[in-house]
Amino acid sequence: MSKPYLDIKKNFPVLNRTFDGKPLIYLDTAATSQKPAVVIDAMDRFYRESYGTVRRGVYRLSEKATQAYEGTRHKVANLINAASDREIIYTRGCTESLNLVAYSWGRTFLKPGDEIILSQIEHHANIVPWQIVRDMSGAVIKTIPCDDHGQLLLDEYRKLLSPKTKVVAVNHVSNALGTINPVKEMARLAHEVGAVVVVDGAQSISHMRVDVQDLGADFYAFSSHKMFGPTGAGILYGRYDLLEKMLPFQGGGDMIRQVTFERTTLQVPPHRFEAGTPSIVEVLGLGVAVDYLQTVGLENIEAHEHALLEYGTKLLSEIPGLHLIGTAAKKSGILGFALDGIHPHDIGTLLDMEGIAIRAGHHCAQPTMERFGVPATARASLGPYNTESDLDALAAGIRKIQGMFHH
Ligand code: C6P
Repeated sequence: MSKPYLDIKKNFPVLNRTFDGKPLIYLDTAATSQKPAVVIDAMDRFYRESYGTVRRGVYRLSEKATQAYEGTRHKVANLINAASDREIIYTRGCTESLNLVAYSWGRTFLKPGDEIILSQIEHHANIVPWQIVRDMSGAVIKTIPCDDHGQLLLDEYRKLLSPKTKVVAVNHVSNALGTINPVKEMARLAHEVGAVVVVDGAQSISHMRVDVQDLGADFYAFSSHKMFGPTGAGILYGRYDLLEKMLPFQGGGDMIRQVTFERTTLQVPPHRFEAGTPSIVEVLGLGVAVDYLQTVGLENIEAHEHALLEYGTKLLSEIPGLHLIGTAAKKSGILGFALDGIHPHDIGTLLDMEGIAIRAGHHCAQPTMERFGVPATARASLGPYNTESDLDALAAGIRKIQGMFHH
């Protein structure tokens, strides 16, 4: 295996702290990534030196803030190869981005009997908004099943597609299983029947190079906080010709051209979908995070995490009584597992005593848990700052817990 890949732990202040004298071993990047000092410092500096409202003020402070704010839009468009900055909508996070598509696109286009196709391994954020618009519109939801490795069954998907299919909404990477879904092929098939493709990119955006045009994604949603940026900001990419036809999501300041009590005329996208004072400093921080990602390099991150995934998969597979949940051939750095006779929450709590942070629970993917016949799993998830020794510590911690239970 190629070594030593990336050496960037030092860029992340919190990763240098300890708990009870033990170094923090952070294996919960799928929940939220840690922040590099460049992002923290830029936000701090901005508050101290340059903070002001955006797109409203005529004074210099506001003009500078507006430039930085719009600068992030350009950086994000570049990151995902959007055709134009106007296709980048700021939201408060991936969940809001998915709600925006479901409400705005769904309310504009869905009719009774139309079909919405989701996969069986979606996060709740890409299920519940569709159920809400289904109930508003009289549309129907169908789901693509997966095999025992957590891979979507493409033959079943093909059978579901028909001229009734209006939207296919699928994650690029499953947060519970790590499966990388064949989004490009799925989008091609969806477009053949005239459906729109919504991709939940929460778990892919900071782990691989994403090109929305090459993928054929009509919409692509993600959160800043999972890509080294702050919480409170997110992105919805949308094809401009679709955005132009869509009803607004929320009403308020900035999304209008003119308001009277009789009638309101709307702004063009992306502003039509950005009501109210936005997360100014968070968007600025996201821009710095995008710069950081580009500097480290998505290709390097992908290679680093892939090598770690292989290393970790081998280590965990060697532990008797441990069952990996999510064993797709194409996987991102997510290691979901169960241990015989030990509840995932106990695993999480006991690993914490070793300074190891993992997530235990249903990961907001209850239908996925149901598919695998478990109420919850333990999940270690990787970031580019993780190292082989983090995984050695995880494996040692798991063996120690087993010793406590099976003594
Ligand atoms: N997954 C996890 O621990 P928000 O919460 O809006 O930033 O992202 C929602 C979301 C949407 N889709 C996928 C595939 C996700 O993984 C998430 C967030 C976290 O797995 C919290 S449940």
